[in-house]
Amino acid sequence: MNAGSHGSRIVGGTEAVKGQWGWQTSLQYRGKHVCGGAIVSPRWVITAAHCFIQYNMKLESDWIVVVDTVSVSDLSQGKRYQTLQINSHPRFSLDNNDYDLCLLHTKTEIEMGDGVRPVCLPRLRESFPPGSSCWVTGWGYTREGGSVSSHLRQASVQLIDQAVCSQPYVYGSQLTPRMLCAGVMEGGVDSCQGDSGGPLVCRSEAGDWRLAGVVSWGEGCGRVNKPGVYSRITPLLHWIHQYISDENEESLSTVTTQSDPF
Ligand code: 4AZ
Repeated sequence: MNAGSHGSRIVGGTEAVKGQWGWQTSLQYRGKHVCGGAIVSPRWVITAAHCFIQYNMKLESDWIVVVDTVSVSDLSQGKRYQTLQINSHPRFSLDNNDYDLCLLHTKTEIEMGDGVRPVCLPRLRESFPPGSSCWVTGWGYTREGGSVSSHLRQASVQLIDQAVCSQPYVYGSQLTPRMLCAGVMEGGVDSCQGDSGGPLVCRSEAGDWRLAGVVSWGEGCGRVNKPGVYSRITPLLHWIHQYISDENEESLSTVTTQSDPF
């Protein structure tokens, strides 16, 4: 499919099967899908800070987390959880979307099961090599200026080298070390509005899906030389682990004593 045709979705993707991306959540503000998110533990969902800060939608009681569904229009589907706390990264900047990450704490535990499971966080030194094929999922616009999709969609995107994405004809100095570009330089396959906060996952050598990024921004959707920009997870793992502990805690604390490059 080329960049000019709009027959397919997320932008240039396909419909996802229920349970395939078990960590995918729909974050709904006053009952309406606004952003995506990913379950990282029974009480934590990772998403983008701009979802809450951009339009000043910071009141916890206005937000619910919907899991276990591919449909955001069929209210009989999925399970809903109330939000206890919205923790946006303290260094998030509305000016350039740097540190566009948020951890949402649910009031009760998200019940794990068949189609509902957390995504793995990467290791501190995990590298996501340019050229890797990864997947982005969401209910966002199926084309620039379009409308949200009622069915969850998926697209395979390639990780783009930081140096390439920092070229003046791509994003130049707008790109920070907390950002990761993924898509296709030829255009046509991308995330879009409404996918924000949702997961970009890559399959590890061990075979599990690791969260490489969170949908953050981009110039339009599916444009040539304007790939999607994602919040990078690895530079922000220390911040994430302040809230979520895991089995890697020991190895993490040995690294915490070293200087933090960010
Ligand atoms: C947005 O407005 C948005 N093409 C999300 C992703 C992309 C562009 C815009 C990436 O939320």
